[in-house]
Order: sequence, then C-alpha cells, then structure tokens
Amino acid sequence: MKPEYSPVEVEAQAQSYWAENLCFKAVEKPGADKFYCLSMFPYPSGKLHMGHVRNYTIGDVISRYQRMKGKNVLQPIGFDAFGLPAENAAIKNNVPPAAWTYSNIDTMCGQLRQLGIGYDWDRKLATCEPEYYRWQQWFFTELLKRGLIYRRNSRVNWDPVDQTVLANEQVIDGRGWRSGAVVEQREIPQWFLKITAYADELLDEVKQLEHWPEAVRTMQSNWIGRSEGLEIDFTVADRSEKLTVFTTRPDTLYGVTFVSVAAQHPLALEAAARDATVAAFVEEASRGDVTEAAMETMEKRGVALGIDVIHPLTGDHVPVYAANFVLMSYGSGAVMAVPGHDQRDWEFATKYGLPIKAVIAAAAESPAPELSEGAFTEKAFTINSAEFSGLAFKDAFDGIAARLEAQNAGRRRVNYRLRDWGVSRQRYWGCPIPIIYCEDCDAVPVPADQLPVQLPEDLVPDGRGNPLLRLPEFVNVACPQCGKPARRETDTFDTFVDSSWYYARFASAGCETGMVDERAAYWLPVDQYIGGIEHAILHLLYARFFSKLMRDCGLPAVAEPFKRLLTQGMVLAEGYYRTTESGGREWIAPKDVEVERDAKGSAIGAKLKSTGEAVVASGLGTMSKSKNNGVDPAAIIESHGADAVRLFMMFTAPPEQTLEWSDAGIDGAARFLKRVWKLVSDHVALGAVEALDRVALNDTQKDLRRKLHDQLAKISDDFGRRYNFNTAVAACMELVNALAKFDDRSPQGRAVLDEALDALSRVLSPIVPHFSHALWTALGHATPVIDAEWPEPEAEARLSDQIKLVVQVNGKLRGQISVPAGSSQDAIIAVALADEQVQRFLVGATIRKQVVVPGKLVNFVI
Ligand code: OVK
Repeated sequence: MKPEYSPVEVEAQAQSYWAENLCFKAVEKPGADKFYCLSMFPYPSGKLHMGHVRNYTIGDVISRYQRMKGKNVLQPIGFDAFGLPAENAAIKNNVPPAAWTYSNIDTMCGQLRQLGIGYDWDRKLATCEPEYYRWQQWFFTELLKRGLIYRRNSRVNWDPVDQTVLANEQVIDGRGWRSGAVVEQREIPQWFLKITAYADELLDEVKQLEHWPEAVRTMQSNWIGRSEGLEIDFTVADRSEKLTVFTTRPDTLYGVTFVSVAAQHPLALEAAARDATVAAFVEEASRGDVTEAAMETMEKRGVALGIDVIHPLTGDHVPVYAANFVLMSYGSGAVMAVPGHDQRDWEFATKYGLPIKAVIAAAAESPAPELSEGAFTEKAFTINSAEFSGLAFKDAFDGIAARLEAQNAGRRRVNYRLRDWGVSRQRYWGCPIPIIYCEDCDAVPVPADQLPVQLPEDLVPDGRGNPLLRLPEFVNVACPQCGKPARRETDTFDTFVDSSWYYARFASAGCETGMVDERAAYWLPVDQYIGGIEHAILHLLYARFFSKLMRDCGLPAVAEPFKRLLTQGMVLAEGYYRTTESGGREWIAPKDVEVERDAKGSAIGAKLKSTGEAVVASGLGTMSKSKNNGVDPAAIIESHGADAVRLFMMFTAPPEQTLEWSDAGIDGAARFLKRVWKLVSDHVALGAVEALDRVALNDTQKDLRRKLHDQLAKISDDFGRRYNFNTAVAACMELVNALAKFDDRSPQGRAVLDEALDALSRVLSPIVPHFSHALWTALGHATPVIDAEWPEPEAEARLSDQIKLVVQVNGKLRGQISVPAGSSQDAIIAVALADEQVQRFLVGATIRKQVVVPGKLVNFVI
C-alpha cells in the first residue's frame, strides 16, 4: 500500500477490478430478502449536474448498505430519453434528436461509472428504444380495449406563424417562443387516460404510504381533491331547460345573487350569437391562460348574458354571467355565485355592482358579518336562510340537500379536482401513439403483431410543426381492419407516460414476450425510491396509477409501486454578479471569483480572480444556468476524486435537506480520506497482525474497543433506520480521532487497531467505495469489500468493567466516582466516602441517610 493517497490511482484500480470481477448484479438468491432501490432516472440532458450526483449517490449508499446486510439488491439505471429538450437542442444544432440523446446517454453513463455507482448495467434502458416503447404502445391498445382511454377535443396553444402546437413553457407572455406571434387557443382531438376512474383508490391508498414524507402525501391528496357537495338545478327563466351547478357549500344557497358560467358554456355561446359584447368576451377569454394558478390570481372579469335563472328555494330571478375564472372542464362549467361567502365571487360582484348578501355568521346569534372588505368564508352558522337559519354547517348542508332532493332539484355528488390525463403531444421526439385513422373504421389500434410503431430517428425538426406530418412513408398506411388507405397518428405520448412504468420494466429487464414478466412480482414494490420534490405530484401520481392499471390488466404488479420515498433536497451555491453599464446583472462563475470570508465562513467580499475587480455576492440559491453558479461535477471529480465528492454529498447535510456547495467542504472531505489512508498504511507497514484475544486486553485496549462498538451501533442506526449519513460520517470521524491517538503497538494493541480499521473500511464503503476497496485489500482481504458483511456492534465490547456514579450531598453534585461493575451498595458507599472531593463536604457533619441509585448516583443526607 502506497503511503500517499492518490484518488486517481485508487479509483482507476477499483473500477478496473469491478469491471472484471465484481457484478453488482441483481440476483434472486433464495433465503434472502430483496431490496429494490431506485433513484429517479435522468433526462439525458448533456452531462450530470450536482443534483444528479446527489440523487445517485444517496441511492448507491443505501443499495450498498443493504447488500452488505445480506439483501438481494436491485439498483438499476436508465434514461428518460424522449421530450422537448432534445427537440430544442436538435433545432439549435441541426442534428436529429436521437443522435443528441444517444451521445448524451454515453457521456452520462461514463460519468455514473466514474462515480462508482453500483448499477446492474445489464438492465440499462432508454425510453426512446423501440424495445421499451413497444410495450407502452401495446399497453395503450390494451387500455383502449378496456375503455380506459378515449378521444375528445381539447385546447392547445397554436402558433399561427410556425403552424405548430406549443407546450405551455414555449409560450412566453402570450407569444410563441420562436416566432413571437400571438398564441391562439385551438380545439383539437386528443387522447385521454381515465385516471378519474381511479381517483378514489388513488386517494384512499395515500393513507397506506406510511413511509412517504407527509408533505408529499398531502400534495397527492390535494391534487386529487375529493369534495362532497350538491348538484343543484336552476331553471332558466321562461324556459324549461335546467342550468346545473356543483357546490360544496349548499349551506350558502340563500346567498346566491348570480350564477357564473364558463365562456365556452352553451348558454354563453348562445348569448354570443346575438350579442357582440358577449361574443367579444368569449373570444378574448378563449385566448387566456387556463391554469388553476392563473385563475386564482387573474383579474376577475365577465359579462352579463341577459339570461336569468330561477333560484330553486326562493323562486327569485338570478342573472347569469359568463366569467373568465370558471372552467368548462370543471363540473358542468357553471357555479352558483355567493359573493358574501366566496372571495372570487365577492371580487366579481364588487367590480360589477352586484348584490352581496350575508347568509352565514360566526355563531347562531351573531350579527351578520362585515362584508365591505371581503367575503366571510368560514363554515359556521346560517342566517337569513328562511327555515334553515340558525343551523351549523352540517345540519344546513343536510337540510338543504334533503329539501332539494325532495323537490327533484338537487342531488348529492362527490366531485374531484383531478381531471383525466391528456397524453397526446403534437411533437416528433416521443413514443408514437399506436393508432391508425381510417375513414370507414375510425380510430383503429395498431395490432400487437405490428408493434412497435417505430419512430424514424433521422429527422431534424426545424420548429415548424411536427416533421412526422411531412413524412408520407410514416403517415400513409393501410387500415389494419379494412385494408383501405388510412393515416397514421402523428401525435406522440406525454413523456410522463414513459416514466410511469419504467420501474416495473427494470424488474423484468430485456423481457421480449411482454411488458413485464414474473420477475416484476419478485422485485416490486420498489423498497426505496429517491428523487426531487418537483415530482411530488404528477410523476408519482401517474406511476401509482399505472401500477394499478397493470394490476388490473392481469400483469405481475403491485397496487402501490413505491414503499418508501425519500425526497432529496436541492443543491445550493453562492452566486456572484457585477452590474453592467445598462444596469443589468452579469453573473460570474464561482470558479472565477476569489471570496473573502468571515470566521463563520460567510462571504464578506468577492473579487474577480483575473482582474481583482469587486463583484457582488448574491447569497445562496439553487444552482442554475441563469445565475451561472453551477459547479460542474466532472471538474471536481477530476480535482478531488469521485469518493471525495460522494463523501462531501453525504457528510454535509441529511438527504432531505438542502445541500450548500462549498469548496472548503470538498477539501475537508479529501483531507479526511488522506488521514484514514495514513492510519491504514502506517498500520499495514508494520506487518502481520496477531488474532484478537478479548480476555487478554488491558483497560486502554478495552476502551478503544468500547469506542469502536459504540460508534458502530450509532453508525448502523444512522444507515439502516434514520438515513442520517451525515451523522454516521461524523461518528467515523470521531472514531478516527480516537484511533489516531491510540499508539499501542503491542501485538494485542495492533489487533485492536486492526479490528477497528477493518470495521471502518467496511462502514465507509457504501459512501467511498473505491477508497474502501483499496483499504480492504490492503488489510489482507481477497474478496471484494462489497461482499463483506456489515460489521455489527458487539454487545460485550460495549460493556464497561467500571461504572461511573455521581455523588451528591443533600442533593447537590459534589463528586464523581468509578467502581467495578457489580459492586455491592456498601462497597459503593465506601468508595464515595473515601473520595477527597466528597469528604470536603462531609467534614463535621452527621450522615443521617445514604441512598444508592444503582448505575447512577450516591446521595448523603447530612
Ligand atoms: N426524468 C425525470 C427527471 O427529473 C424523473 C422521472 C422519474 C420523471 C434529481 C438540481 C440541479 C442542480 C444544478 C443545476 C440544475 C439542477 C431530480 C430527479 C433526478 C433526475 C435532481 C434534482 N439540484 N437538480 N430527470 N436537482 N437538484 O434528470 O429531482 O431532471 O430525482 O435527479 O433528474 S432529471
């Protein structure tokens, strides 16, 4: 073993050894429990960033630990390879997205290998490979048969200059990102997955996800948004037709002063046909943003339709308005407006001078609430509600519901916020939707024996529409049913479809006969899933949904795919800028800045390394391109080694918390490795070690063993239960301090040190695998450290021969004594009385009572 630690050599050696000898292959060994550990697979966007390094290191540390604990571990990797970034890069660089994607995959795989992540590389997949998406297409046709997919018109952003559909993120301030043209809304037919059919199950089972962060469970529940309410019919005045609304607040029914409908509601369209003002409003509203967040914050606007409806209980005439904050896709596209008790209705009523009525008060006898500043939205007691006045929320709800039901003017309904999932994208770089449109047979699914519908990989998009549309050999096909000329669907799937089942495919890697096989039943669910909080809602919901769909299609699957979820924190870094002549900010890369810090390490000044010019330190923020504060993992791996990066990632913060990048931190990690290396190399330089003889040890040797096994107990708990790898590393550091001070070179002294270094190299190995591999080999082991067992703390070694007790006089601490374990009460009192410190407080006193609390204290009452 070389006396100096060289990360380059150590890592190269370990990697070549692993490549030839060590398979981190997932095996279904009988008699052992399985552990499936998965970090969310990356988009092949170029090269790894620090967020990736953190995600994949956390997964690897957990996997390696579980493997050492004897589990059959599966840790796969793949690439979420379709999507817009590849198309954008293709437009920019004039290359096919396939070439760009495969080249990025190669780069990122090289980096993941360099980091020493122990994947089962045989299971690698990319969602853009026909072997993968073939089964997605097959599953689509299966779901279609089962009525879980349907086609309907839905709105898209249309760029009239580029003649293309734009994703929401391609619309900037209402204009197309390339053309700058004002974006229009168009209705086109699209495919939808009936996720709403699973809303109840998806919601109910959130309760079972006990190893998920509470925040994620709440987000899932809120997104599904189950609400119990009433559907209420208002009759259109002078007509027999009904206008049905849904409300969760029937207790406020007496406060309705108008009804709002969506701009696309049939009543609004009917009014638009005869009234130019309404027509102008409908036209304008159809161009607006339809996201819920936008609805919440946008200025509330509307127009009277000149139509009244009849209140079902009071018989009053109530005007109907078209309003820009009512969505046609929510319920029936109409809501009863109660401006006294709903803030949006209050804003609308205030703007258009509509009446505001108080029908709810804080308590049964309270006066009406003050409504001049805003709505009173609490669920409390009804007032001004005829015979329903003075009731608490539930009684009012039930009473009004019963009355409306009896009148056949209302019924109880459960409503969901969740909408069906539109999966069509008018994009080239995605999985083709396997449908053929025939004039006679309509939409015909591509038969299984004609799958996959292969995506041509050599097209170069130019930003003007989907290039598949311009490829007759792709579009023009024979109808699979009648054989007549037909057109192939050119839309592709939302990439969230690709990532909704990849975890199951990993478990059945390479299966050529189906989407998954019985291996999925063995490996699923994923025991530990790791990823960013940005996927707390959609990805996790869709993956949960797919798992249930697969189960219901009779495939080997589980209801809930992810048993434990760890949401990792973001990687943060300081940003630096200088103000340009035009008053803007020019962001400077951290590597070009020299920073002056105070004693706590906070930046107090910064200047450009090249010129010495002062720049502004803007503080910590997420690493981003726009702030130019990303630290490239490749450069740090080169300068400090992969193990130092891994150690820094695990030591600096617990996985769920944000991690602040710091050059000093990475230097510290490298210094610790050097220190351990020196300990081991000094130790092995002294030659062979005698066997440990537990009964022949002196007190100092026993103390060191106690320290080792105490720390092992802590480290094991940190790894296995708490996932607090930072405190596990801190415990290793404490142990190393003790080992460095231990200078006993006697045969048993060396045996104790050997035991400690042996255990240390094992517990460090999940975090710094190359480094530990080198130590382990130097300590004389022929098998790889990854096949070593996790060192368990030895209970005997943790017991002390001596017990410490405090001594009190009249309850006050006066001394401390040490007695042999198992001493009698008399012997303990004798030692306490003999203690010089204690004696000073007993001079001339009469001891009235002496109390011994075993293992804790002695108290003299004088
Ligand atoms: N392919 C999807 C994805 O998110 C996952 C699918 C399962 C849907 C984590 C940073 C960061 C730091 C510097 C510059 C820029 C960003 C994500 C995912 C995983 C893969 C990184 C989070 N800091 N990024 N693919 N992160 N922290 O490639 O949360 O974007 O769990 O890595 O990320 S991804």
